[in-house]
Amino acid sequence: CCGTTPDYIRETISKTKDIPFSDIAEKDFTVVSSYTHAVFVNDSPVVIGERINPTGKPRLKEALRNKDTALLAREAVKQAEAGAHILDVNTGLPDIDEKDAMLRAIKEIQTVTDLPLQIDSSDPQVLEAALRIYNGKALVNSVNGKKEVMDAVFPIVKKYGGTLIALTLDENGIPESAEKRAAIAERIERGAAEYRIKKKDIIVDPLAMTVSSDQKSPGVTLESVKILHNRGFKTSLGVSNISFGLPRRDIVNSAFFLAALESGLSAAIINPFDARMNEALISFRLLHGMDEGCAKYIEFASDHAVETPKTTEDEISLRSAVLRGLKTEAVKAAGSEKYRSDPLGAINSEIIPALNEIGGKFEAGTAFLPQLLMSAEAAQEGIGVLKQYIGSDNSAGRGDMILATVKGDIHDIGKNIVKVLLESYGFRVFDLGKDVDPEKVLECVRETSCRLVGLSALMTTTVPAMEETVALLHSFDPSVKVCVGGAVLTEEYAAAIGADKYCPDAMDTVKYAEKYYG
Ligand code: THG
Repeated sequence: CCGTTPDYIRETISKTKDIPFSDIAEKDFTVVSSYTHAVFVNDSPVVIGERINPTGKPRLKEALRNKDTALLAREAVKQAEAGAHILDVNTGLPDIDEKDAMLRAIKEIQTVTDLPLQIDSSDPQVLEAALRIYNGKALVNSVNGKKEVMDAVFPIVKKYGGTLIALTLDENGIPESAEKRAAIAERIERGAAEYRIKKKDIIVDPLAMTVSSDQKSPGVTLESVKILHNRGFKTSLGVSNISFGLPRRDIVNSAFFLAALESGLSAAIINPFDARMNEALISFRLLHGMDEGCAKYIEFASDHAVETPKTTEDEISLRSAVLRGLKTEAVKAAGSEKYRSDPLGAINSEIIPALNEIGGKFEAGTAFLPQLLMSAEAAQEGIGVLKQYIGSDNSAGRGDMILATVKGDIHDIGKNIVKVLLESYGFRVFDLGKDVDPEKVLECVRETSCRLVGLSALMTTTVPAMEETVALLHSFDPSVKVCVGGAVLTEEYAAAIGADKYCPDAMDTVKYAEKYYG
Protein backbone atom coordinates (compact mmCIF):
# COMPACT_ATOMS: atom_id res chain seq x y z
CA CYS A 1 0.00 0.00 0.00
CA CYS A 2 1.03 3.63 -0.57
CA GLY A 3 4.37 2.90 -2.25
CA THR A 4 5.81 0.46 0.28
CA THR A 5 7.65 -1.54 -2.37
CA PRO A 6 10.69 -3.80 -1.75
CA ASP A 7 12.86 -0.89 -2.98
CA TYR A 8 11.32 1.41 -0.45
CA ILE A 9 11.89 -1.07 2.36
CA ARG A 10 15.49 -1.66 1.25
CA GLU A 11 16.12 2.08 1.27
CA THR A 12 14.50 2.46 4.69
CA ILE A 13 16.71 -0.28 6.14
CA SER A 14 19.88 1.24 4.71
CA LYS A 15 19.01 4.62 6.21
CA THR A 16 18.06 3.32 9.66
CA LYS A 17 20.18 0.26 10.34
CA ASP A 18 22.82 2.16 12.30
CA ILE A 19 20.40 3.86 14.65
CA PRO A 20 20.75 2.16 18.03
CA PHE A 21 17.68 0.51 19.58
CA SER A 22 16.22 2.25 22.59
CA ASP A 23 14.74 0.17 25.34
CA ILE A 24 11.03 0.21 25.96
CA ALA A 25 10.51 2.32 29.06
CA GLU A 26 7.73 1.93 31.58
CA LYS A 27 5.47 4.98 31.32
CA ASP A 28 3.59 5.98 34.40
CA PHE A 29 0.55 7.68 32.97
CA THR A 30 -3.11 6.86 32.72
CA VAL A 31 -4.31 7.11 29.17
CA VAL A 32 -7.15 6.05 26.91
CA SER A 33 -7.23 6.42 23.17
CA SER A 34 -9.36 6.40 20.05
CA TYR A 35 -8.20 5.63 16.54
CA THR A 36 -6.76 9.13 16.25
CA HIS A 37 -5.61 10.39 19.60
CA ALA A 38 -5.01 9.83 23.28
CA VAL A 39 -6.69 11.39 26.31
CA PHE A 40 -4.55 11.57 29.43
CA VAL A 41 -6.09 11.30 32.85
CA ASN A 42 -3.90 13.53 34.99
CA ASP A 43 -4.39 16.73 36.97
CA SER A 44 -6.86 18.35 34.59
CA PRO A 45 -10.32 16.80 35.07
CA VAL A 46 -11.59 14.62 32.23
CA VAL A 47 -15.21 14.89 31.08
CA ILE A 48 -16.97 11.66 30.14
CA GLY A 49 -20.27 12.30 28.33
CA GLU A 50 -23.13 10.34 29.93
CA ARG A 51 -25.79 10.80 27.24
CA ILE A 52 -25.47 7.51 25.38
CA ASN A 53 -27.39 5.66 28.04
CA PRO A 54 -31.05 4.66 27.80
CA THR A 55 -31.80 5.39 31.49
CA GLY A 56 -34.60 7.95 31.59
CA LYS A 57 -34.56 8.50 27.82
CA PRO A 58 -37.63 7.00 26.09
CA ARG A 59 -36.47 8.01 22.61
CA LEU A 60 -33.09 6.37 23.02
CA LYS A 61 -34.78 3.22 24.34
CA GLU A 62 -37.02 3.14 21.30
CA ALA A 63 -34.04 3.69 18.98
CA LEU A 64 -32.07 0.85 20.59
CA ARG A 65 -35.03 -1.50 20.26
CA ASN A 66 -35.43 -0.58 16.58
CA LYS A 67 -31.68 -0.91 15.88
CA ASP A 68 -31.77 2.70 14.78
CA THR A 69 -28.35 4.24 15.33
CA ALA A 70 -29.06 7.76 14.05
CA LEU A 71 -29.90 9.10 17.50
CA LEU A 72 -26.74 7.58 18.97
CA ALA A 73 -24.64 9.20 16.26
CA ARG A 74 -26.26 12.52 16.95
CA GLU A 75 -25.76 12.32 20.72
CA ALA A 76 -22.13 11.40 20.12
CA VAL A 77 -21.45 14.32 17.82
CA LYS A 78 -23.25 16.81 20.03
CA GLN A 79 -21.40 15.73 23.15
CA ALA A 80 -18.09 15.98 21.33
CA GLU A 81 -18.98 19.49 20.23
CA ALA A 82 -20.01 20.37 23.77
CA GLY A 83 -16.48 19.52 24.92
CA ALA A 84 -16.64 15.93 26.21
CA HIS A 85 -13.26 14.18 26.16
CA ILE A 86 -14.57 10.62 26.30
CA LEU A 87 -18.05 9.17 25.62
CA ASP A 88 -19.71 6.60 27.84
CA VAL A 89 -21.65 4.02 25.81
CA ASN A 90 -24.34 2.06 27.62
CA THR A 91 -26.88 -0.04 25.73
CA GLY A 92 -28.31 -2.01 28.63
CA LEU A 93 -32.05 -2.57 28.37
CA PRO A 94 -33.86 -5.59 29.81
CA ASP A 95 -35.66 -6.49 26.59
CA ILE A 96 -32.90 -6.18 24.00
CA ASP A 97 -29.74 -8.02 22.97
CA GLU A 98 -27.26 -5.79 24.77
CA LYS A 99 -24.21 -7.17 23.00
CA ASP A 100 -25.67 -6.67 19.55
CA ALA A 101 -26.76 -3.14 20.46
CA MET A 102 -23.33 -2.33 21.93
CA LEU A 103 -21.49 -3.46 18.81
CA ARG A 104 -23.84 -1.53 16.57
CA ALA A 105 -23.42 1.56 18.75
CA ILE A 106 -19.63 1.42 18.83
CA LYS A 107 -19.35 0.97 15.07
CA GLU A 108 -21.66 3.88 14.40
CA ILE A 109 -20.12 6.18 17.01
CA GLN A 110 -16.59 5.49 15.77
CA THR A 111 -17.57 6.74 12.32
CA VAL A 112 -18.96 10.08 13.50
CA THR A 113 -16.54 11.03 16.25
CA ASP A 114 -12.91 10.39 17.10
CA LEU A 115 -13.34 10.58 20.88
CA PRO A 116 -12.23 7.59 22.97
CA LEU A 117 -15.12 5.52 24.33
CA GLN A 118 -16.00 4.16 27.75
CA ILE A 119 -17.72 0.81 27.39
CA ASP A 120 -20.39 0.69 30.07
CA SER A 121 -21.76 -2.76 30.81
CA SER A 122 -21.97 -5.11 33.75
CA ASP A 123 -21.84 -8.11 31.41
CA PRO A 124 -18.26 -9.32 30.77
CA GLN A 125 -19.36 -10.87 27.46
CA VAL A 126 -20.53 -7.49 26.24
CA LEU A 127 -17.25 -5.92 27.38
CA GLU A 128 -15.24 -8.55 25.54
CA ALA A 129 -17.17 -8.26 22.27
CA ALA A 130 -16.92 -4.48 22.45
CA LEU A 131 -13.18 -4.40 23.13
CA ARG A 132 -12.63 -6.72 20.22
CA ILE A 133 -14.01 -4.21 17.72
CA TYR A 134 -12.99 -1.01 19.48
CA ASN A 135 -10.20 0.92 17.77
CA GLY A 136 -7.93 2.07 20.56
CA LYS A 137 -7.44 1.67 24.30
CA ALA A 138 -10.91 1.91 25.81
CA LEU A 139 -12.17 2.73 29.27
CA VAL A 140 -13.70 -0.50 30.52
CA ASN A 141 -16.67 0.28 32.76
CA SER A 142 -16.50 -1.75 34.93
CA VAL A 143 -15.02 -4.29 37.31
CA ASN A 144 -15.73 -4.44 41.05
CA GLY A 145 -14.49 -6.28 44.13
CA LYS A 146 -16.59 -9.42 43.57
CA LYS A 147 -14.32 -12.36 42.91
CA GLU A 148 -16.49 -13.70 40.12
CA VAL A 149 -16.46 -10.35 38.33
CA MET A 150 -12.71 -9.88 38.72
CA ASP A 151 -12.11 -13.39 37.38
CA ALA A 152 -14.21 -12.58 34.31
CA VAL A 153 -13.01 -9.06 33.56
CA PHE A 154 -9.26 -9.07 34.24
CA PRO A 155 -8.43 -11.65 31.54
CA ILE A 156 -10.37 -9.60 28.98
CA VAL A 157 -8.48 -6.42 29.82
CA LYS A 158 -5.21 -8.30 29.82
CA LYS A 159 -5.97 -9.61 26.35
CA TYR A 160 -7.34 -6.49 24.65
CA GLY A 161 -5.81 -3.70 26.70
CA GLY A 162 -7.86 -0.95 28.27
CA THR A 163 -8.12 1.19 31.34
CA LEU A 164 -10.38 -0.26 34.01
CA ILE A 165 -13.03 1.50 36.00
CA ALA A 166 -13.16 -0.24 39.39
CA LEU A 167 -16.32 0.16 41.47
CA THR A 168 -15.83 -0.06 45.21
CA LEU A 169 -18.41 -2.74 45.93
CA ASP A 170 -18.12 -6.46 46.58
CA GLU A 171 -20.10 -9.52 47.73
CA ASN A 172 -21.24 -7.52 50.78
CA GLY A 173 -22.51 -4.56 48.77
CA ILE A 174 -21.29 -0.97 48.98
CA PRO A 175 -19.48 -0.21 52.27
CA GLU A 176 -20.79 2.66 54.33
CA SER A 177 -17.37 3.98 55.22
CA ALA A 178 -14.81 5.61 52.98
CA GLU A 179 -11.99 3.52 54.49
CA LYS A 180 -13.73 0.30 53.53
CA ARG A 181 -14.36 1.54 49.99
CA ALA A 182 -10.65 2.35 49.67
CA ALA A 183 -9.85 -1.13 51.01
CA ILE A 184 -11.89 -2.69 48.17
CA ALA A 185 -9.99 -0.54 45.68
CA GLU A 186 -6.73 -1.89 47.05
CA ARG A 187 -8.00 -5.44 46.82
CA ILE A 188 -8.96 -4.88 43.18
CA GLU A 189 -5.50 -3.43 42.60
CA ARG A 190 -3.89 -6.59 44.00
CA GLY A 191 -6.16 -8.84 41.97
CA ALA A 192 -5.38 -6.92 38.80
CA ALA A 193 -1.64 -7.13 39.47
CA GLU A 194 -1.87 -10.89 39.07
CA TYR A 195 -2.83 -10.20 35.46
CA ARG A 196 -0.08 -7.61 35.16
CA ILE A 197 -2.71 -4.86 35.01
CA LYS A 198 -1.07 -1.88 36.68
CA LYS A 199 -2.42 0.63 39.16
CA LYS A 200 -2.11 3.38 36.57
CA ASP A 201 -4.57 1.44 34.40
CA ILE A 202 -7.22 1.40 37.11
CA ILE A 203 -9.53 4.32 37.80
CA VAL A 204 -11.47 3.85 41.01
CA ASP A 205 -15.13 4.85 41.17
CA PRO A 206 -16.22 5.06 44.82
CA LEU A 207 -19.89 5.31 43.78
CA ALA A 208 -22.09 8.37 43.91
CA MET A 209 -25.62 7.46 45.00
CA THR A 210 -28.67 9.61 45.19
CA VAL A 211 -28.84 11.97 48.11
CA SER A 212 -32.62 11.65 48.04
CA SER A 213 -32.51 8.27 49.79
CA ASP A 214 -29.53 8.89 52.10
CA GLN A 215 -28.26 12.34 52.94
CA LYS A 216 -25.03 11.02 54.46
CA SER A 217 -23.88 9.12 51.39
CA PRO A 218 -22.52 12.03 49.32
CA GLY A 219 -20.17 12.87 52.20
CA VAL A 220 -18.86 9.29 52.25
CA THR A 221 -18.32 9.35 48.50
CA LEU A 222 -16.38 12.65 48.68
CA GLU A 223 -14.30 11.35 51.57
CA SER A 224 -13.53 8.24 49.52
CA VAL A 225 -12.34 10.36 46.60
CA LYS A 226 -9.95 12.18 48.95
CA ILE A 227 -8.51 9.02 50.46
CA LEU A 228 -8.09 7.35 47.07
CA HIS A 229 -6.49 10.48 45.64
CA ASN A 230 -4.03 10.59 48.52
CA ARG A 231 -3.14 6.94 47.92
CA GLY A 232 -2.26 7.65 44.34
CA PHE A 233 -5.40 6.31 42.65
CA LYS A 234 -7.08 8.03 39.76
CA THR A 235 -10.81 8.39 40.46
CA SER A 236 -14.07 8.70 38.58
CA LEU A 237 -17.74 9.23 39.50
CA GLY A 238 -21.15 9.07 37.83
CA VAL A 239 -21.82 12.55 39.12
CA SER A 240 -25.46 12.87 38.00
CA ASN A 241 -26.46 9.85 40.09
CA ILE A 242 -26.36 12.16 43.10
CA SER A 243 -29.67 13.83 42.21
CA PHE A 244 -31.90 10.98 41.00
CA GLY A 245 -35.43 11.65 42.20
CA LEU A 246 -34.97 15.35 42.90
CA PRO A 247 -36.26 18.45 41.08
CA ARG A 248 -33.80 20.83 39.38
CA ARG A 249 -31.09 18.22 39.33
CA ASP A 250 -28.61 20.60 37.70
CA ILE A 251 -28.33 22.61 40.93
CA VAL A 252 -27.33 19.62 43.07
CA ASN A 253 -25.24 18.03 40.34
CA SER A 254 -23.03 21.06 39.84
CA ALA A 255 -22.51 21.59 43.59
CA PHE A 256 -21.52 17.95 44.05
CA PHE A 257 -19.35 18.09 40.95
CA LEU A 258 -17.36 21.03 42.34
CA ALA A 259 -16.97 19.35 45.71
CA ALA A 260 -15.73 16.16 44.02
CA LEU A 261 -13.27 18.11 41.90
CA GLU A 262 -11.96 19.80 45.04
CA SER A 263 -11.53 16.34 46.57
CA GLY A 264 -9.26 15.34 43.71
CA LEU A 265 -11.63 13.68 41.23
CA SER A 266 -9.83 12.78 37.98
CA ALA A 267 -12.74 11.97 35.66
CA ALA A 268 -16.47 12.68 35.78
CA ILE A 269 -19.36 11.10 33.92
CA ILE A 270 -21.64 14.10 33.36
CA ASN A 271 -24.09 15.65 30.93
CA PRO A 272 -21.79 17.85 28.83
CA PHE A 273 -24.72 20.02 27.66
CA ASP A 274 -25.51 21.15 31.17
CA ALA A 275 -24.72 24.82 31.61
CA ARG A 276 -24.13 24.64 35.36
CA MET A 277 -21.72 21.70 35.00
CA ASN A 278 -19.73 23.54 32.38
CA GLU A 279 -19.64 26.67 34.51
CA ALA A 280 -18.41 24.66 37.48
CA LEU A 281 -15.67 22.99 35.48
CA ILE A 282 -14.40 26.09 33.73
CA SER A 283 -14.29 27.96 37.03
CA PHE A 284 -12.52 25.08 38.76
CA ARG A 285 -9.84 25.04 36.08
CA LEU A 286 -9.45 28.78 36.30
CA LEU A 287 -9.10 28.76 40.08
CA HIS A 288 -6.58 25.90 40.09
CA GLY A 289 -4.01 27.29 37.72
CA MET A 290 -5.14 25.23 34.72
CA ASP A 291 -6.19 28.18 32.59
CA GLU A 292 -3.24 30.29 31.58
CA GLY A 293 -4.04 33.98 31.34
CA CYS A 294 -7.68 33.08 32.09
CA ALA A 295 -8.01 32.57 28.33
CA LYS A 296 -10.48 29.66 28.39
CA TYR A 297 -12.63 31.32 30.99
CA ILE A 298 -12.79 34.59 29.06
CA GLU A 299 -13.67 32.77 25.86
CA PHE A 300 -16.40 30.82 27.67
CA ALA A 301 -17.77 33.93 29.35
CA SER A 302 -18.01 35.87 26.11
CA ASP A 303 -19.63 32.92 24.34
CA HIS A 304 -22.21 32.73 27.07
CA ALA A 305 -22.72 36.41 27.69
CA VAL A 306 -26.42 36.28 26.86
CA GLU A 307 -27.37 32.72 26.07
CA THR A 308 -26.59 29.63 28.09
CA PRO A 309 -26.27 26.34 26.25
CA LYS A 310 -29.59 24.57 25.98
CA THR A 311 -30.10 21.14 27.43
CA THR A 312 -32.93 20.44 24.99
CA GLU A 313 -32.47 18.86 21.60
CA ASP A 314 -32.59 21.75 19.19
CA GLU A 315 -33.12 21.46 15.47
CA ILE A 316 -30.07 20.71 13.37
CA SER A 317 -29.50 22.75 10.23
CA LEU A 318 -28.88 21.08 6.88
CA ARG A 319 -25.39 22.50 6.85
CA SER A 320 -24.48 21.17 10.25
CA ALA A 321 -26.07 17.78 9.55
CA VAL A 322 -23.86 17.39 6.48
CA LEU A 323 -20.82 18.72 8.29
CA ARG A 324 -21.29 16.25 11.12
CA GLY A 325 -22.13 13.38 8.77
CA LEU A 326 -25.62 12.77 10.18
CA LYS A 327 -27.68 11.17 7.40
CA THR A 328 -31.06 11.02 9.09
CA GLU A 329 -30.75 14.63 10.22
CA ALA A 330 -29.75 15.72 6.71
CA VAL A 331 -32.84 14.10 5.23
CA LYS A 332 -35.03 15.68 7.88
CA ALA A 333 -33.54 19.14 7.43
CA ALA A 334 -33.64 18.92 3.62
CA GLY A 335 -37.33 18.08 3.74
CA SER A 336 -38.21 21.07 5.89
CA GLU A 337 -40.59 23.76 4.69
CA LYS A 338 -38.00 26.47 4.20
CA TYR A 339 -36.11 24.66 1.43
CA ARG A 340 -39.09 23.66 -0.67
CA SER A 341 -39.25 26.97 -2.47
CA ASP A 342 -35.49 27.19 -2.93
CA PRO A 343 -33.88 23.76 -3.14
CA LEU A 344 -30.98 25.07 -5.23
CA GLY A 345 -30.29 27.70 -2.64
CA ALA A 346 -30.17 24.94 -0.04
CA ILE A 347 -27.56 23.06 -2.05
CA ASN A 348 -25.50 26.19 -2.67
CA SER A 349 -25.66 27.74 0.74
CA GLU A 350 -25.93 24.72 3.02
CA ILE A 351 -24.65 21.50 1.47
CA ILE A 352 -21.76 22.77 -0.62
CA PRO A 353 -20.29 24.99 2.12
CA ALA A 354 -20.52 22.05 4.54
CA LEU A 355 -18.68 19.78 2.11
CA ASN A 356 -16.07 22.48 1.56
CA GLU A 357 -15.60 22.86 5.28
CA ILE A 358 -15.16 19.15 5.98
CA GLY A 359 -12.92 18.90 2.91
CA GLY A 360 -10.77 21.70 4.31
CA LYS A 361 -10.54 19.97 7.66
CA PHE A 362 -9.59 16.74 5.94
CA GLU A 363 -6.80 18.49 4.09
CA ALA A 364 -5.64 20.16 7.28
CA GLY A 365 -5.55 16.79 9.03
CA THR A 366 -8.19 17.71 11.59
CA ALA A 367 -10.87 15.44 10.08
CA PHE A 368 -10.41 11.89 8.85
CA LEU A 369 -11.60 9.80 5.94
CA PRO A 370 -14.56 8.16 7.72
CA GLN A 371 -15.85 11.60 8.64
CA LEU A 372 -15.40 12.83 5.07
CA LEU A 373 -17.31 9.87 3.73
CA MET A 374 -20.09 10.22 6.31
CA SER A 375 -20.49 13.86 5.29
CA ALA A 376 -20.56 12.89 1.64
CA GLU A 377 -23.28 10.35 2.31
CA ALA A 378 -25.31 12.82 4.34
CA ALA A 379 -24.97 15.33 1.48
CA GLN A 380 -26.08 12.77 -1.04
CA GLU A 381 -29.17 11.87 0.99
CA GLY A 382 -30.00 15.54 1.49
CA ILE A 383 -29.67 16.22 -2.22
CA GLY A 384 -31.89 13.23 -2.92
CA VAL A 385 -34.65 14.92 -0.96
CA LEU A 386 -34.09 18.38 -2.44
CA LYS A 387 -34.17 17.02 -5.98
CA GLN A 388 -37.88 16.36 -5.68
CA TYR A 389 -38.52 20.06 -5.26
CA ILE A 390 -36.31 21.21 -8.10
CA GLY A 391 -38.91 20.39 -10.75
CA SER A 392 -38.12 19.01 -14.16
CA ASP A 393 -39.87 21.64 -16.33
CA ASN A 394 -36.63 23.54 -16.88
CA SER A 395 -34.85 20.68 -18.64
CA ALA A 396 -35.65 22.66 -21.76
CA GLY A 397 -32.43 21.69 -23.44
CA ARG A 398 -29.78 24.29 -22.91
CA GLY A 399 -27.31 21.66 -23.99
CA ASP A 400 -25.85 18.29 -23.05
CA MET A 401 -22.96 17.24 -20.89
CA ILE A 402 -21.36 13.87 -20.19
CA LEU A 403 -20.27 13.23 -16.59
CA ALA A 404 -18.15 10.44 -15.16
CA THR A 405 -16.13 9.61 -12.08
CA VAL A 406 -12.96 8.12 -13.51
CA LYS A 407 -11.74 4.55 -13.44
CA GLY A 408 -10.66 3.29 -10.04
CA ASP A 409 -12.59 5.95 -8.18
CA ILE A 410 -15.83 5.10 -6.43
CA HIS A 411 -16.36 8.45 -4.73
CA ASP A 412 -19.05 10.09 -6.82
CA ILE A 413 -20.49 12.67 -4.47
CA GLY A 414 -18.87 15.58 -6.34
CA LYS A 415 -20.04 14.33 -9.70
CA ASN A 416 -23.56 13.83 -8.35
CA ILE A 417 -23.75 17.38 -7.06
CA VAL A 418 -22.57 18.70 -10.41
CA LYS A 419 -25.27 16.64 -12.07
CA VAL A 420 -28.05 18.01 -9.88
CA LEU A 421 -26.91 21.56 -10.49
CA LEU A 422 -26.53 21.12 -14.25
CA GLU A 423 -29.99 19.59 -14.54
CA SER A 424 -31.55 22.28 -12.50
CA TYR A 425 -29.96 24.89 -14.75
CA GLY A 426 -31.58 23.22 -17.74
CA PHE A 427 -28.81 21.00 -19.07
CA ARG A 428 -29.28 17.37 -20.01
CA VAL A 429 -26.73 15.09 -18.35
CA PHE A 430 -25.44 11.74 -19.57
CA ASP A 431 -24.33 10.29 -16.27
CA LEU A 432 -21.93 7.40 -16.78
CA GLY A 433 -21.58 6.76 -13.06
CA LYS A 434 -18.41 5.94 -11.13
CA ASP A 435 -15.32 3.81 -11.83
CA VAL A 436 -15.78 4.47 -15.55
CA ASP A 437 -13.34 3.14 -18.17
CA PRO A 438 -11.82 5.75 -20.52
CA GLU A 439 -13.23 3.74 -23.44
CA LYS A 440 -16.70 4.03 -22.02
CA VAL A 441 -16.50 7.81 -21.97
CA LEU A 442 -15.22 7.77 -25.55
CA GLU A 443 -18.08 5.50 -26.57
CA CYS A 444 -20.58 7.99 -25.20
CA VAL A 445 -18.90 10.87 -27.05
CA ARG A 446 -19.00 8.78 -30.25
CA GLU A 447 -22.62 7.81 -29.91
CA THR A 448 -23.99 11.21 -29.00
CA SER A 449 -23.27 14.56 -30.54
CA CYS A 450 -22.17 15.81 -27.13
CA ARG A 451 -18.66 17.24 -27.07
CA LEU A 452 -18.65 18.52 -23.50
CA VAL A 453 -17.35 16.17 -20.80
CA GLY A 454 -16.85 16.55 -17.04
CA LEU A 455 -14.59 14.15 -15.15
CA SER A 456 -14.15 13.83 -11.42
CA ALA A 457 -11.57 12.11 -9.23
CA LEU A 458 -11.37 12.26 -5.46
CA MET A 459 -8.12 10.41 -4.90
CA THR A 460 -4.57 11.09 -6.07
CA THR A 461 -4.32 7.45 -7.13
CA THR A 462 -7.04 7.88 -9.76
CA VAL A 463 -5.72 11.05 -11.37
CA PRO A 464 -3.68 9.03 -13.92
CA ALA A 465 -6.96 7.49 -15.12
CA MET A 466 -8.23 11.01 -15.59
CA GLU A 467 -5.20 11.92 -17.67
CA GLU A 468 -5.70 8.82 -19.78
CA THR A 469 -9.36 9.65 -20.39
CA VAL A 470 -8.57 13.24 -21.39
CA ALA A 471 -5.92 12.05 -23.84
CA LEU A 472 -8.21 9.43 -25.37
CA LEU A 473 -11.01 11.94 -25.94
CA HIS A 474 -8.69 14.55 -27.42
CA SER A 475 -7.10 12.05 -29.77
CA PHE A 476 -10.55 11.06 -31.00
CA ASP A 477 -11.64 14.65 -31.53
CA PRO A 478 -9.50 17.63 -30.44
CA SER A 479 -12.61 19.79 -30.22
CA VAL A 480 -13.99 17.78 -27.28
CA LYS A 481 -13.90 19.99 -24.19
CA VAL A 482 -13.07 18.24 -20.94
CA CYS A 483 -13.41 19.92 -17.61
CA VAL A 484 -12.12 18.23 -14.47
CA GLY A 485 -12.69 18.55 -10.75
CA GLY A 486 -12.32 16.74 -7.45
CA ALA A 487 -10.70 17.11 -4.08
CA VAL A 488 -7.08 16.49 -5.02
CA LEU A 489 -7.02 18.48 -8.26
CA THR A 490 -5.52 21.90 -8.74
CA GLU A 491 -5.48 24.34 -11.61
CA GLU A 492 -1.85 23.44 -12.40
CA TYR A 493 -2.52 19.74 -12.27
CA ALA A 494 -5.54 20.04 -14.54
CA ALA A 495 -3.38 21.90 -17.06
CA ALA A 496 -0.61 19.32 -16.78
CA ILE A 497 -2.93 16.43 -17.67
CA GLY A 498 -4.27 18.33 -20.69
CA ALA A 499 -7.74 19.17 -19.40
CA ASP A 500 -9.48 22.14 -21.03
CA LYS A 501 -10.74 23.54 -17.77
CA TYR A 502 -10.35 23.10 -14.03
CA CYS A 503 -13.62 23.49 -12.11
CA PRO A 504 -13.04 24.01 -8.39
CA ASP A 505 -16.72 23.55 -7.55
CA ALA A 506 -20.10 22.53 -8.93
CA MET A 507 -21.26 26.03 -9.78
CA ASP A 508 -18.11 26.57 -11.79
CA THR A 509 -19.03 23.60 -13.95
CA VAL A 510 -22.46 25.07 -14.64
CA LYS A 511 -20.82 28.36 -15.65
CA TYR A 512 -18.46 26.50 -17.94
CA ALA A 513 -21.37 24.70 -19.61
CA GLU A 514 -23.23 27.99 -19.99
CA LYS A 515 -20.20 29.54 -21.64
CA TYR A 516 -19.70 26.54 -23.91
CA TYR A 517 -23.26 26.68 -25.18
CA GLY A 518 -23.08 30.46 -25.35
N1 THG B 1 -20.28 4.89 37.69
C1 THG B 1 -19.83 4.33 36.56
N2 THG B 1 -20.59 4.24 35.45
C2 THG B 1 -21.86 4.71 35.46
C3 THG B 1 -22.37 5.30 36.62
C4 THG B 1 -21.54 5.38 37.76
N3 THG B 1 -22.63 4.62 34.35
C5 THG B 1 -24.00 4.98 34.37
C6 THG B 1 -24.26 6.11 35.35
N4 THG B 1 -23.65 5.80 36.61
C7 THG B 1 -23.70 7.41 34.81
N5 THG B 1 -24.47 7.88 33.72
C8 THG B 1 -25.68 8.52 33.88
C9 THG B 1 -26.46 8.72 32.74
C10 THG B 1 -27.67 9.38 32.84
C11 THG B 1 -28.11 9.86 34.06
C12 THG B 1 -27.34 9.68 35.18
C13 THG B 1 -26.10 9.00 35.09
C14 THG B 1 -29.40 10.56 34.17
N6 THG B 1 -30.29 10.50 33.16
C15 THG B 1 -31.56 11.17 33.20
C16 THG B 1 -32.59 10.33 33.98
O1 THG B 1 -32.39 9.14 34.11
O2 THG B 1 -33.58 10.92 34.38
C17 THG B 1 -32.11 11.42 31.83
C18 THG B 1 -31.30 12.42 31.14
C19 THG B 1 -32.00 13.25 30.11
O3 THG B 1 -32.91 12.83 29.40
O4 THG B 1 -31.54 14.39 30.01
O5 THG B 1 -29.68 11.19 35.16
O6 THG B 1 -21.92 5.89 38.81
N7 THG B 1 -18.58 3.87 36.53
